[in-house]
Amino acid sequence: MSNHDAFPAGGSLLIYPPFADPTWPYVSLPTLKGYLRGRGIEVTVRDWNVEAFSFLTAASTIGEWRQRLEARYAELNGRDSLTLEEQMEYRRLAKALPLLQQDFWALLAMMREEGSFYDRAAYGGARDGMEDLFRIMEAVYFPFRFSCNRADHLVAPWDFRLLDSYIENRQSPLDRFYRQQLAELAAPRFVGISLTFISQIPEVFYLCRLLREFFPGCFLMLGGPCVDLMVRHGRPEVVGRILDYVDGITLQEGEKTLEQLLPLLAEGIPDLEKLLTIPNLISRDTLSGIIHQGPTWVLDLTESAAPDYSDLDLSLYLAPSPMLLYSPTRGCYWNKCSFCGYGFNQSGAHSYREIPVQQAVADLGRMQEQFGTSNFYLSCDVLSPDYAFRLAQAIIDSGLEVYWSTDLRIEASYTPERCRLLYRGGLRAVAFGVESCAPAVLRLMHKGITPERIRSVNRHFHQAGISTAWMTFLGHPGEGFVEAQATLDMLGAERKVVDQFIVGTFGLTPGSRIACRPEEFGINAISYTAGDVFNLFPLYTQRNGGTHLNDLQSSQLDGQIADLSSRYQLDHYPWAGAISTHHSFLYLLRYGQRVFAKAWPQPQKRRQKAGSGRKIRPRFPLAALHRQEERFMGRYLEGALQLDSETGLAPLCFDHFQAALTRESGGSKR
Ligand code: B12
Ligand code: SF4
Repeated sequence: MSNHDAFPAGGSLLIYPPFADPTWPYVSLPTLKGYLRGRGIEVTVRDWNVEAFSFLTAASTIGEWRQRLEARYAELNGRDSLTLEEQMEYRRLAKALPLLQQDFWALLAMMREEGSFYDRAAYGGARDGMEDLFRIMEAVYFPFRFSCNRADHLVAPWDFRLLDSYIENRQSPLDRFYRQQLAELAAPRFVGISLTFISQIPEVFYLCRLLREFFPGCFLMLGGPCVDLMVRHGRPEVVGRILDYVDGITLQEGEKTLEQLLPLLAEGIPDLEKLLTIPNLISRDTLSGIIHQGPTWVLDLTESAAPDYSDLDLSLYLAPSPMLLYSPTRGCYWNKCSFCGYGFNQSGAHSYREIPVQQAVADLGRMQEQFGTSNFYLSCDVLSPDYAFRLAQAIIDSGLEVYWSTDLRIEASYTPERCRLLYRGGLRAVAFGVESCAPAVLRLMHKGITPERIRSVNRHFHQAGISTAWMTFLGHPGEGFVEAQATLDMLGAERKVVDQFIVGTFGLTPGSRIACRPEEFGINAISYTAGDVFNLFPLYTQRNGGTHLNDLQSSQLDGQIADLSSRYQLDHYPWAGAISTHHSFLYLLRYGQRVFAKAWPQPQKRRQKAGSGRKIRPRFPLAALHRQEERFMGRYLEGALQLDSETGLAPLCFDHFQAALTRESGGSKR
């Protein structure tokens, strides 16, 4: 279905941009639409993330890529020698060419069709095919990489220099898609884009530039958790640079911002006086260049409305049936964990709030009726146990038949009996932020839980028939080998009652307690790379080198993780086997809570030979090129991540990397 016709000239458009999970619609824009519609303000929501997948898998796109890949491969293959950068590209081209033989459109259809989706071998094949599509894109758009939650440069973080180069050289794989969409669009008065994940950064700025070109008079605005992080934690110049692309940025929640801004825009571009009064809005005075921020505002959830997904074609998502996100709470009632920078918690203004249970049940009922789905993901930081119990009871009392999944904090109140109540109220899968199973590390993290509590609460859920997932990670500052091993040992010991797990690696999150008070955690200094203007990837050093693991210890932990993993079917977002994904939920409902607790058979290989029958033998040895690239990257990163005492930054950025490539090739850049 196309909604082009439905969009009126002078209307307000909200866009969810690529690259993000295409298996279900994200909740932010439907939430805003539901709220605004309740106040008589019409906006149109478009999910260009999911629509982009149809474009990327279309025969015409693949055909165009095939031509480009073959031509470039033949060109490089005809050379006597290649620069390092060309070698890197060449290797990716050679790897991508054989992958082009697949019918990617058919793979999308397999994800949407019930028979093939629930057939593990067929599903695995379709999932691998989608990953192959990303490998092809990495060759066509070298040096950029893409997936359902990635859109980045080989090594450099996004800064404005890299963004400019990406935009000016028209390197987005979606350039043609955007231009088609914009050419068909009646001129909007307002376009708001949701920048939720880091993986959406390049396409957001790309789109903003195009929107400016197509609709110069339109008011452009960004909102969402990721842009909030960029503004709050980025370098001082960041806000001004973002405002070179857009007219406004919404920090935190956007309901009131749009409720007040959109009627003003209908009367023409509002003057500064008026803009200044709009809550959560950052804008710049066109005359003085001064940047202003409106008053802070937090939504009272009793005033919220059910998300309105009606603009979206739910059959486009890569799943055989729809599953919708709903956010019954905002904020976290605990809000103490050392590593957590979730959402807007650290701003202090974003306290824990709940939609009244009766209202939430009515919202779920309305969505079930309107969109024909019984599956929901309760998309929020956390639900309080009391809320979860009342919600489950109210669902039972209302006779609603819905199934849901969510994240819960481990709490003593989750007794066997109450877990059975949650099951009867439709809860089928839960993810716990277990993080560590070492008492000392849990204390350091301010988790407020013990290994014994984790063990018993998990069992209560599992025994009630609810699938349980443990989210753990290693490497929290202060954690040593023994503590890391305690986490893996407990995962191993509880294996029969843990249905999914992940062992991640600690990453310092901007806005977290550790980032704000590093000295409490034995951290000496936090720094950034020169290219990380948004300060999204903090680097840190620990006092006395921290608790460094030796090679033997590291390989012992790796071995333990590999052994545990081999007993499960694990995968990354957004596929079946990852925690809290739509696909995993459908498999859990269909095959039961242990479906991922054993490895699945490998999908059949469907690969064919290179090219469209016209195979050119690689002139350059691919394995040797790979080793050379790895050696270069290792050496490069070692230096590029070292702090430069003069600048206070590690030198890694796009220009620095390009210069290193040129030096490595003896100064020659073709
Ligand atoms: C639930 C959740 C998930 C769920 C569901 C996500 C999904 N379906 O895509 C699961 C568990 C699957 C998940 C996964 C991941 N998540 Co997550 N997740 C969240 C969480 C806890 C809540 C999101 C939510 O539902 N909020 C409720 C809605 C209503 O609020 P909202 O989206 O913020 O929208 C409001 C405002 O932002 C604003 N707004 C939003 N857009 C716009 C646009 C305009 C124009 C305006 C005016 C306003 C506006 O108004 C809205 C209404 O008030 C947030 C933390 C948080 N509290 O934000 C992290 C968060 C969004 N996730 C994050 C991350 C990193 C991930 C992962 C990449 C983790 C990983 N390493 O794999 C994956 C990737 C998923 C993917 N899509 O590719 C980051 C994103 C930032 C970043 N660093 O990229 C967050 C912010 C947490 C954090 N601080 O680290 N996640
Ligand atoms: S990790 Fe979870 S429980 Fe801890 S503060 Fe963050 S959202 Fe709250």
